[in-house]
Amino acid sequence: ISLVRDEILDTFRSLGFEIAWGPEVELESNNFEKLAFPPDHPATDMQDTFWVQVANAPGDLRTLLRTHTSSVQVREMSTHTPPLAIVSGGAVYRRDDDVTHSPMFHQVEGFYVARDVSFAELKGVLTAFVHRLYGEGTPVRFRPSYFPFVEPGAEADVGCVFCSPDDGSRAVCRVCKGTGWLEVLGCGMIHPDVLEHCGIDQERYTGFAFGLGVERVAMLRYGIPDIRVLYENDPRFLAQF
Ligand code: 2NL
Repeated sequence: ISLVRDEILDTFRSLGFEIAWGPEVELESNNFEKLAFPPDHPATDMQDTFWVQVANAPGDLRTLLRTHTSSVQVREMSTHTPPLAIVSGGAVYRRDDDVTHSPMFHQVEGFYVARDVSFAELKGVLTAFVHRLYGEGTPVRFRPSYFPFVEPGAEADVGCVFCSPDDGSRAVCRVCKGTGWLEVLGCGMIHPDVLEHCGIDQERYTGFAFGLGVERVAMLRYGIPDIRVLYENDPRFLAQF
């Protein structure tokens, strides 16, 4: 997980992004409110979020285990003036635990805010990132999708690296389920309300943001079929790296 996290962060550094870090125990405002989640959004529910009590914290400041690394972008936007190109990565926590979900997993997220940043730049930068990470010839496509803190939002897919349309392997491919495409990241133009909540003038600046799951990249990169082996620390697994 650390190897793949650093490889993703280094790839963004090679594209001009700076790396930032933030705390895993976070304020509710940095995790939800400034990102324009309504107070009653299902993600804020006891079922989805680990709320934590911090000793001697003021009673009106609620704290939680961050549910995404977007809270780091919120901190950076709230304390710096654009132009900003920042990426961050680390552990995030959700109350989810079954065969495909772990209560702790890892994300890398980043953003670029400046004058006149357009969706064309989002596509250009993220296509360059995918090509550096998965190989220059990898097909990439963007599909419309919904995330509460961006408008418009999209998901990027890469051509399936496990099968081919030529030899019959595509029809039976379990990884892409026969579609020929693998979802690799979420992205979009940062909602103007989010910029305002972080003290950035939405009339002057625009920007894009993106996020991806580190476990998913590791599983695709090393052909790991089960997410749980990443956390078990079995020496027979670790010795392969
Ligand atoms: C996903 C989707 C995404 C973002 C993350 C973001 C952060 C700020 C403002 C706006 Cl501060 N957006 N992050 C935007 C779109 C998608 O990630 O699937 N992540 C694993």
